Amino acid sequence: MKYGKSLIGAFFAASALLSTAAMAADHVVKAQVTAFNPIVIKIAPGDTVSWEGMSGHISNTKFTDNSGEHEYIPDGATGWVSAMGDDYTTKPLTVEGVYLYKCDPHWGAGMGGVIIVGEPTNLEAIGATKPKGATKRLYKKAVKATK
Ligand SMILES: [Cu+2]
Repeated sequence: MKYGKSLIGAFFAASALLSTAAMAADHVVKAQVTAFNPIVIKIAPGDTVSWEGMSGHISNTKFTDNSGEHEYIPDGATGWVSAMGDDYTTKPLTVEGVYLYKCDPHWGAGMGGVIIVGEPTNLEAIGATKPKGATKRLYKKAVKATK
């Protein structure tokens, strides 16, 4: 068995790569009139989220209120703003926690969604900001989904 060890090593290296690729999943959220479906999704760290049917819609983690721009995402995470009408896919969401996002053109109708990556590490922090209106409704959906 001249090649034994290196072959076994190569096999394990290849299977490790394959299992990493197989584990990361993409989750689809559909924009339907003035709502995202599903509104709340739970995913694993490293997964991605893609939006479909986004003609006339945006996915945006930046919320603006009286105190200025604010993001309801975990510390260390990076938010996003998709281009209008773009069937956007996030980068792998590696930071665990709750991510709220909204569709700006339909935010008046409450069009927003929740992504929970792994453990909802920042859920209490979001509650502590005393969210109002449609943001509060998203927060409540996040709370319900984590019970
Ligand atoms: Cu919309």
